[in-house]
Amino acid sequence: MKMQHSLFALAVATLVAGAAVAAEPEDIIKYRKNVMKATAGHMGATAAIVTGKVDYKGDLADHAKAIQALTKDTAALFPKDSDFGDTEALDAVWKKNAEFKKHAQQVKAKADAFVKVVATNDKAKIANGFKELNDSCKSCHKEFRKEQK
Ligand code: ASC
Repeated sequence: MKMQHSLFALAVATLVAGAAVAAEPEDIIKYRKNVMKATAGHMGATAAIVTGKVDYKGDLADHAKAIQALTKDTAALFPKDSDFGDTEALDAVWKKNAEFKKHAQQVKAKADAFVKVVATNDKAKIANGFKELNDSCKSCHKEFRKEQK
């Protein structure tokens, strides 16, 4: 508890001071994995709603907006020096960086489109929008991630 408090105080102090601390690559990798896992969680929850396995339609817009927020700048999660260690990112992320960025942009575009389509309440359109979003995640993973899950 005490430890948590002091870490929190440090974080606040750092934010207030506006100190620009260069992040460790390991911390960046951990951070982007958490962002990806969070995205996967919302994708999984969305899939369960869209396929009718659960009846939480009221949550759909929240999941869509969360995915939109989490995918707004995927390329920024892959700075140059974060290409080693405990990561499933392939070298292609950096070697074919322009192509990688294009994929990341496409995921963002599909996530933006999905938020809009959810608002229409049109079941078929929602299912199609979700498929397009999922396919864009998949195509980027296929080319740029080691393990395909
Ligand atoms: C997800 C998730 C991924 C992608 C991928 C697409 O929901 O966690 O990694 O979509 O499975 O096929």
